[in-house]
Amino acid sequence: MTLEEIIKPENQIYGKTPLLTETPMHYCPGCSHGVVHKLIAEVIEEMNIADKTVGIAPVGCAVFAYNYIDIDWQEAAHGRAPALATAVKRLNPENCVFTYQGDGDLAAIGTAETIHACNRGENIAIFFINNGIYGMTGGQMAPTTLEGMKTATCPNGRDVSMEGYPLKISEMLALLDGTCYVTRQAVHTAASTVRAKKAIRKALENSMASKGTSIVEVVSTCNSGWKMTPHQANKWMVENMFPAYPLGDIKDR
Ligand SMILES: Cc1ncc(C[n+]2csc(CCOP(=O)(O)OP(=O)(O)O)c2C)c(N)n1
Ligand code: SF4
Repeated sequence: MTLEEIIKPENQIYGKTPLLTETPMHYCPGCSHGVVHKLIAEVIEEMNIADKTVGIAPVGCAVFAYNYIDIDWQEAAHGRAPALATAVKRLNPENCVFTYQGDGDLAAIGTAETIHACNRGENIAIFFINNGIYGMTGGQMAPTTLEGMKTATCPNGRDVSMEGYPLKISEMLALLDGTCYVTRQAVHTAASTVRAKKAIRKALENSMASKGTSIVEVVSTCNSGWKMTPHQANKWMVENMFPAYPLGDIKDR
């Protein structure tokens, strides 16, 4: 059998969803952002809601999210994605609306926006990429930086007596009556990626059904900011991030 005979559409067991554009992603090799983008695109495609889904792109490494998934997007100022998503969903209640935010965007600069949107129970999905660091701007300490973790602005490790404790924002948001679904996932193995995809789907379905605010936190790597290879970063995440940010559903009502 020739190579040409083998490489035929009917023999393919995996293909790129057409909703992912041909634009080459700018993310560092090994970064979780690209994997989560792929999952979101696949879910929108499978739900057949591309023409009624609006994404809100963040400030941070994912600032160019709108270049990679072929749906309507709005770009928000730093931390303001939940406020913009509120407006988009209220004006177009039939739409599926989601924000895509890093921990610097969501849990630092946008803390108040996040809490109030969740407390109001806005019918949006929030995808929260928690890599414990400000990736784009050089790897500074974020609220989610672990105790003792070294970053550009705490080279000796986070000292909780000075900077406080890592912020478990998903647990906090689960306490609010407006949230209907809060879950913490990861995309470092095939099995975890399948679970993360299911969570993304549930969050988008909740937005369509106007059930309240859904949060899907994805505990992620930033191998460049952490100064590790992709393999080392995944291992470090399992050993250090997961004990502080345990995976699984926190709230589902
Ligand atoms: C109001 C405002 N403050 C600060 C910045 C600078 N800034 C741009 S991206 C970024 C870090 C974003 O980090 P995070 O949200 O964790 O995303 P990551 O890059 O890790 O994916 C910062 C501080 C900005 N653009 N606007
Ligand atoms: S700096 Fe970190 S978060 Fe940004 S693209 Fe690179 S690995 Fe991803």
